[in-house]
Amino acid sequence: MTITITGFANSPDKGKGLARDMRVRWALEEAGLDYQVHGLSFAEMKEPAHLARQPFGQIPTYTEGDLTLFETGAIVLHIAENHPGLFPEDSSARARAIAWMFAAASDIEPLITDRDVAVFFEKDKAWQAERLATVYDRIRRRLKMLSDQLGENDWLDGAFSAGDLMMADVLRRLVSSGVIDEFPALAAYVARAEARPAFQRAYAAQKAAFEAGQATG
Ligand code: GTB
Repeated sequence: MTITITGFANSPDKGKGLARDMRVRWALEEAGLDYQVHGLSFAEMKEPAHLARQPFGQIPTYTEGDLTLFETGAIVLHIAENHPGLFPEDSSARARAIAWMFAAASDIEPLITDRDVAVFFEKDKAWQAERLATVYDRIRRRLKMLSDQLGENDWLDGAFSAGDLMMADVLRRLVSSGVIDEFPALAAYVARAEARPAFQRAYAAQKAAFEAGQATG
C-alpha cells in the first residue's frame, strides 16, 4: 500500500532537515519502506483538506490506505510497531524504547521549542534576554541528566531504536545553538545518529525536494 506523508512545499529551514517530517522520513528509511511526499504551502496547511488530516493544520501527516495519522510520535510508533528495524524483539525493551520516544516528545522537545520561540518570535521583547537565560538554564539541566543517562553508551537502551530516532531528531534542533557541544556525549550521539545510512537517505531526499521546489519557483 502506498505511504504518503505531508511536508513543507518550501521548508523555511532551506533543506536542513529541521522540520518534523524529517523524523518520519528517517523512520520510513530505517524500516526500508517506500513513500511519497506531498508538499504543502502554509496556506494549504490551513485548508479543510489538510485540517481533515491534521487538526492543527501542521505537517507532517502519514497516510496509508484508509489510515491517516498526525503527531510524529504516533507516526513513528506506528511504523516501528508494524515493520522490523526500529523496535527490539523483547517486550520489556520495546516498552522502554516507547518510554524514550515519549521522553523525547514531552521532556526534551518542549524546552527546545521554548528556545525557538524566544529566539525567533520574541526578538523585539525587552525581556527576551532574561527569558532566554531561563530557557537555556532549563535546557542545560535537562541535557546534563540525559547525558548522564546515556553515559558512554552508543544508544539510550541497548540497540538503536525508535526512542533514539525521536531523541536524536529532537536534539538536532539545538545543534546550531552550540549548546549541545557543552555535552560531548550528546553531540557524539547526534553525530552517530546522523551517520546512519537511513538518516542520510532521508536527509538527501528532503534536501533534493527543497532544491527542486526552488528550481521550479
Ligand atoms: N506535535 C506535532 C508533531 O510532532 O507532529 C508538531 C508538528 C509541528 O510543529 N509542525 C510544524 C508546523 O506544521 C512543522 S515542524 N508548523 C506550522 C504551523 O504550526 O502552522 C516545526 C519546524 C518548522 C520549521 C523549522 N525550521 O524552519 O527550521 C523547524 C521546525
